[in-house]
Amino acid sequence: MIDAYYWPTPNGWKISIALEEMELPYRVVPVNISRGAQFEPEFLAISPNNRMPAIVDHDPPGGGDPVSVFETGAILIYLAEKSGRFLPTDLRGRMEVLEWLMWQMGGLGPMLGQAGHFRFYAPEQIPYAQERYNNEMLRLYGVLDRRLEGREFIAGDYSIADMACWPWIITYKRQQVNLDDFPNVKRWYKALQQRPALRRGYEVGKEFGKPTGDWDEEARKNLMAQANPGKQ
Ligand SMILES: N[C@@H](CCC(=O)N[C@@H](CS)C(=O)NCC(=O)O)C(=O)O
Repeated sequence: MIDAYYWPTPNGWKISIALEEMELPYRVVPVNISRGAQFEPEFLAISPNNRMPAIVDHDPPGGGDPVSVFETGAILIYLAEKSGRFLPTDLRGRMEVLEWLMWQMGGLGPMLGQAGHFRFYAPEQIPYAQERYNNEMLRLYGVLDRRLEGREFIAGDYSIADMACWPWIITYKRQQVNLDDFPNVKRWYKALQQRPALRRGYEVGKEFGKPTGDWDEEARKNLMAQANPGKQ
């Protein structure tokens, strides 16, 4: 059994989608990031970066002590290797998937995160930051769009690279991105949306609430704590 330390956000959905797609048994341990659960010592022991998601696999391949993993890129690789699915084993196919997974981890996720932060959550309007991250977001949409030209999936067959990117594209409306400007992304996004396992993964924890939506005062305090340690 895998414990999934989770809250329904783009990074959380990557893992709930992967667990559903791979048909691995798991149970959800809610980490309410708008109430500061990511700073609890028990969670920090698993995820020292005070970010969710993280997993603990009580039945790791080869047996032995439970394995805990934080960072969604590492979690996706772990789950793909455990299940033997969605990550090719041949050198070239594997590297292609890992390239795009790393592109998501270092580019698409962080830049869209910052674009949203400066537009919707920052206590002051900073046009330079808003423009910089908005431009970077649109540039990355363009990169993905060119990659998907003539391709059904990001790298070979459906893989953990698609599972990493899709939950970030969900935010397009809120981020005011016109998907018609990125027709290949739009086709890929809508096609994946039809996958029953992906839909199940996206539904996990719907009842918990929406920390990526409007923040109340306490959520603001908890989610800004890392950025403004002096203001906690
Ligand atoms: N690079 C990390 C990012 C995880 C991340 O940023 N998670 C957010 C939710 S989407 C979080 O836990 N935020 C809590 C906070 O900012 O204190 C990963 O891929 O696992």
